[in-house]
Amino acid sequence: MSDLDVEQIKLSSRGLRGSILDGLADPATGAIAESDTVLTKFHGLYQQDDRDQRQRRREARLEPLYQFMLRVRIPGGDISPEQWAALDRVATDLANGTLRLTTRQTVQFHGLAKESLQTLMRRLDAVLLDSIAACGDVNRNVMSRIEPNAGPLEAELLDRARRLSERLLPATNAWREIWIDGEKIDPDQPPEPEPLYGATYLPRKFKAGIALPPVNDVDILSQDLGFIAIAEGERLLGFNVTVGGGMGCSHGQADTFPRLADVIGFIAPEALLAVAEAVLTIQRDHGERVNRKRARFKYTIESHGLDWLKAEIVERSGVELAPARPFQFTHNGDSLGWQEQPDGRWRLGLFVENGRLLPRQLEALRPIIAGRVERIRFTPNQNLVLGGIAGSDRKAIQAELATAGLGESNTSALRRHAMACVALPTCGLAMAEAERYLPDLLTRIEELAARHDIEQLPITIRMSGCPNGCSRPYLAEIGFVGRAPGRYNFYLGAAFDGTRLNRLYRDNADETRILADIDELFGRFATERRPEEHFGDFLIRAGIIEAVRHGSEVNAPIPVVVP
Ligand code: SRM
Ligand code: SF4
Repeated sequence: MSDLDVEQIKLSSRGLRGSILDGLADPATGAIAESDTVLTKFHGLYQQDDRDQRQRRREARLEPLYQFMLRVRIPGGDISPEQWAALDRVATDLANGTLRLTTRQTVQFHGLAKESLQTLMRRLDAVLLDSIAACGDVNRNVMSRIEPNAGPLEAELLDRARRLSERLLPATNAWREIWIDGEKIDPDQPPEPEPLYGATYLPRKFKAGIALPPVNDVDILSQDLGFIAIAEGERLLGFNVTVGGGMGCSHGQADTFPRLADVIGFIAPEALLAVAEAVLTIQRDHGERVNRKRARFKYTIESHGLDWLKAEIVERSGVELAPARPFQFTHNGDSLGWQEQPDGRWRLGLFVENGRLLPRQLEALRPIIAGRVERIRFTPNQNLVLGGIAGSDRKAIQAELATAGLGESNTSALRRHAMACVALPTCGLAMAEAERYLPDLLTRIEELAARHDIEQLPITIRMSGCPNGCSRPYLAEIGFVGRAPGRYNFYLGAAFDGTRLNRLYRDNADETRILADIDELFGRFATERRPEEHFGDFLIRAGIIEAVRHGSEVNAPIPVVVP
């Protein structure tokens, strides 16, 4: 399917309806029409097939084992115990038994059959959840900082994230019609207007988030549009606006690259929605529509320049951009473990390896969340926060979780700061393993860290199965990006706080090569590091890798390493 076909499918979809309902009713195949697979993304739904089964099915002359992945829309990753119970039931009854926490504070279900999709959506709807715009060429799930000692400011930011998500939703009622009511609208009637998006929606996906320094858990500089909250105590003064972040690129295509967002100015709190609408419509009107590989907002900025963009924002929103206010980040990971809340109750930041909650872990969480937890938050690093826990419940909860292998008591600092994307067997774009492989590779890296006596030093390690960068690997101090089975591009030198991209250090490396390099680098880090110095900063100071000034340098030919 060409990139222009995608534009045509959106245009003629009658508000993202296409022939999805007909495809759901067709018992002859587990799939839906190819053109509808473009549209279902806007409903949070991906058609996939089990890649582990491909060869066997081909030999047996069967169609691929089609199945679906559904991503829920959960702004700021905040849900109630009742909503958790509904997600748990869907994972257990309709999906493959697991719940997959994502890098954008929401969850995915894998292994869904076509026949179960309407039931699933109705269960979401019954607890006031939906999957509208969780994928597709629209604004995706809006991220918002998880604050361990949550107070009114954090609640205000969460509320703003929710309002931003609502404001940037498409206007079409297609999701409700197809999945909840199962009703066909008259094909001769024109679809409802889309005042914000227009008939072809955005040229490409669009992502937004809100950060609250000093924590950069949302990796704000990776978002197309970001708002860095500037506060005095619990009082919100406004936001620094960031534009043009993004991770995706393609191997061997130098005109595609990860990009760090630019900070373009400061706005008052009440200007957030107007600025967001302005930015979104600028991308709608000026984004690339012929080549989807160059269609993200970051390339619109590269083509037109920041001065042009700022002038457009001011003109469309009527909001003046004041000079950006100073801010500082300390880290882009999550705060795990027990934290006391301002109200005297407790919250637990729970490490979930690569975000995958297994059946026995869901089972262990069930009685805890049903009776002893007030709110649940999904974090930007695929972890879980359980909030509003009475102090008297802490000990029992800890023990119950430990029996299901949940909790970070035996987990190294390296592992707690690591994440991998889904990759095989469900992701159709994966070139190498990620989620299924990183835990083993980490065991070997932990051994090396122990040998050099640095195992309790936090170092961010992220792996993606392809250069799309779903685990934000170009913002990790150590990044791995799949090239082919067992082979990875190996990146080094990002900042621990998510404010500097890393750079390609070793091309197409296998495990032996990677471990030999890490052994040597850990050895030098252990002996030469300055107090409090992070690994990425050390590599740059020691001249092992050159700091990246612009995203186009991330994949530049590897410079000669100065000893
Ligand atoms: Fe992603 C495509 C999984 C966060 C960049 N991503 C995909 C698909 C849907 C594959 C596909 O198109 O067929 C993957 C589904 C795998 C599966 O089987 O579940 C997929 N992306 C994920 C998740 C689940 C990874 C995870 O392990 O958590 C994350 C879901 C986030 C969410 O809840 O909304 C996820 N993806 C990201 C991020 C990180 C972020 O947004 O903070 C990025 C990099 C940031 C960015 O967008 O630049 C990311 N995903 C991509 C891209 C590259 C986009 C580009 O600019 O080129 C693709 C491919 C595409 O869009 O064509 C992609
Ligand atoms: Fe799939 Fe690539 Fe994203 Fe990993 S980074 S989930 S392999 S698209």
